[in-house]
Amino acid sequence: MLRTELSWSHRVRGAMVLAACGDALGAPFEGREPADPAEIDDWMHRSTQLMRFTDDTACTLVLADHLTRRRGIVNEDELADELAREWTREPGRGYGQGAAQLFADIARGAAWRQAAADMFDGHGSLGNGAAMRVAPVGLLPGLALGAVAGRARRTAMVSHQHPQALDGAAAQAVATALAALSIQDTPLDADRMVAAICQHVHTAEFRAALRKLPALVARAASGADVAGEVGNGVAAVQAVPAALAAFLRHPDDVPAAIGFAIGMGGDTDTIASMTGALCGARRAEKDLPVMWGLRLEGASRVWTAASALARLGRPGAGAQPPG
Ligand code: AR6
Ligand code: MG
Repeated sequence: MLRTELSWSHRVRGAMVLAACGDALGAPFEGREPADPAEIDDWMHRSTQLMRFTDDTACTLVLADHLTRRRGIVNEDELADELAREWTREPGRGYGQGAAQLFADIARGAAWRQAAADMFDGHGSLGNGAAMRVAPVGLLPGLALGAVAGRARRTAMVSHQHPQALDGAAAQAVATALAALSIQDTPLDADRMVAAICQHVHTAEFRAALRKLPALVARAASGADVAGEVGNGVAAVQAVPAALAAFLRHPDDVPAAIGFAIGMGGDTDTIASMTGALCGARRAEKDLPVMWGLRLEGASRVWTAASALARLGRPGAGAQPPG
């Protein structure tokens, strides 16, 4: 029991901290053409500069604290207020335009359900903003995958009501849970993992994007290849499969997976953050490069939030760790 407890909390902390590192490492390359690999390598492995996190980590911390305080239960009204308050506190973290407007409206008293439904001419946002913050849901103890997906959708609804964005949150949360349950150094079966995630997405577009991944992994596709096949943009239907591809290409090599994610170009901070969550859930905190831990802005805040979330899984704390 003790071994399980230790490895579970190490995985929770690994996922949270590496998600923040992926965000901060990817941020300088966001929106640019795929950068020179040497430039990415220098920034990842030789720089001593501060790694500043963006809205991905800010929102992930909000969700982690929400779940910790409420022992894993989602309260949409409170979550919407907490996200809006975080945006009000630090609006300059690089939020998407729609998200920034939504949180401003909620902060002024608008009802989240209607405000989120009205976005983008009533289609709702299809951005990756709900998926980018969802890792803590995949790190809740003792949930079946269907419950992980359902809870992820509830956290997404407060800001991202487009069916593809809801699928993105469900897929990324289920992928995080599967990574946390996977056995390290035992080859990860990409086909099985993708098939399991597909069971929890509802749109044909999302399923089609996910189904491209096993073949890409089997032929050791390059970042450019993956970006060409599934895209690398802010849409959840692109960024979530791209992040999963980076993880599946290098499931036991954290720097390689995050470097792969950044090398795809496009929405590099969010793709690398989601890849980081998956890598950390599988490899745990021991695989965090020491320098990243030292360079990460707000590192102690991330560790503290992650440790509190991990304690939900402590035997006797009301829930059992899975696996
Ligand atoms: N129709 C057309 N374009 C859309 C739609 C839609 N239904 N939904 C979203 N977009 P947003 P996010 C486009 O603003 O998902 C930050 O850099 C539109 O251009 O809801 O929280 C984060 O770090 C919109 O501005 O924000 C993430 O990397 C954009 O998608 C990323 O932005 C993002 O949707 C996602 O943030
Ligand atoms: Mg960002």
